[in-house]
Amino acid sequence: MKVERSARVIGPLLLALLAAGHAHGQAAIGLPGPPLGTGPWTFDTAEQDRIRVTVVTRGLSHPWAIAFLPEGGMLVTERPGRLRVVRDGVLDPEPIAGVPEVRTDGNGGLMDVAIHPRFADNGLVYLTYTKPVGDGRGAPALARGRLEAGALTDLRDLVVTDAFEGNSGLNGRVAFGSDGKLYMSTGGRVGEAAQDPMSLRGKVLRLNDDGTVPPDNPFVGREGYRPEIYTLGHRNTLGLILHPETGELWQHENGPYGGDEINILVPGGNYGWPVVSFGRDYAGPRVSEHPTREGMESPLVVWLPAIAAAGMAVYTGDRFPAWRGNVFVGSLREGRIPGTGHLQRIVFNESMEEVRRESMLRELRQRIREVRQGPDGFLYLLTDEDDGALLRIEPASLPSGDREARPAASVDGVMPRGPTARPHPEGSRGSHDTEDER
Ligand SMILES: [Ca+2]
Repeated sequence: MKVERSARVIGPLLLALLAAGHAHGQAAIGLPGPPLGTGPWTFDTAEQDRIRVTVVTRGLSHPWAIAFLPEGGMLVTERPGRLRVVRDGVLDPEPIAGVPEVRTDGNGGLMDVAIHPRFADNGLVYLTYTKPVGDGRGAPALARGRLEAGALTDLRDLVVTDAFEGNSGLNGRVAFGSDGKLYMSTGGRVGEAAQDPMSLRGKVLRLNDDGTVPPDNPFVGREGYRPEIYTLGHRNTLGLILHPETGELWQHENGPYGGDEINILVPGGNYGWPVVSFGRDYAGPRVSEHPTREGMESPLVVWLPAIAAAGMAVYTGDRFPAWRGNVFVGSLREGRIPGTGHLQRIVFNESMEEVRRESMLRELRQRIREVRQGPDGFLYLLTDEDDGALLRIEPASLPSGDREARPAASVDGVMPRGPTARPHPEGSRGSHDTEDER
């Protein structure tokens, strides 16, 4: 009776609320997203002197990922299915030929790019993408080709995962570990697939560089498990990197409304989705009563609300001494509000416990899809927009004549920099050595 009565009261209330929502419309949600100006922009930051953000190049359609080339320049993927080259700050108008055909519905398309550790010798390039597999469905896949004279040759699929109806969880990242193995993430926002040991979805896979399964994978020989699986229980992984200082694999994944998380991957680890999460479902209820569970790995970092984390880098360069060891994560939007994308900087102590977070570049209102440290020690970002841009973060004190992409040596020749060459005003706080003093 009681239930019936509340249903009678709540029902009309819910309808009224829904009607109000419709009356205002989805357009009322979000900040106006002005197009990115020409820049450059300078910003104050909490621990590093003023920084300057410059547009390196633009006219990229929903760029997704960056891979720096040993001979200079970089590869940039565009989600609609193009692989581009940027050299000396100039976008080659001709895309690289020979990329796989992609399915672009939802968030699918061409996604990550990684080069082989011995790329200079073998020219091998790895791409994650959404493969059209018939019946209108798409499957996260990994392909490998050889980059020769502006084209990919010998292209073949190393992994094609399971396809589901709809557009959920089509993402995939790819990275090489310190063991020389290939790690590929697969979107897991598809029912219970992330916990299904016979499904390749919602996993991080560990492979040899030719796509075969290493015999020392954690589930090799175990009945009912796919031998490619390295870790399981992942929702949508949009960040997967080799931590340059610890040699660990760091991963981040998007929760629903809240519950984005950074994880350090251990072989055979179960990271919980969809059994446990700190987040809430889009409609409001918690995903799980308890956010952790015995036998499942707990995240290192959690976001509530979600920031739609995308891209990740650990800063190790000389350009921003106060940022060494900090982790940078892009945000597509925060709290499900469009126009709130930005960049986050996370500081850890020696025990790899989080101690500070700063959000940056909010003023630009761009969806930040990718963040990487360049060989020149600057940070490079991609904005996930129709007219997407490649941005570079550099110290604002960099002489203006040296703002264009140049070998680091020539910049250093003009103005010596680094922790010893350049005094840091206002109490030089920052990296791990001085945190205890604060
Ligand atoms: Ca988790």
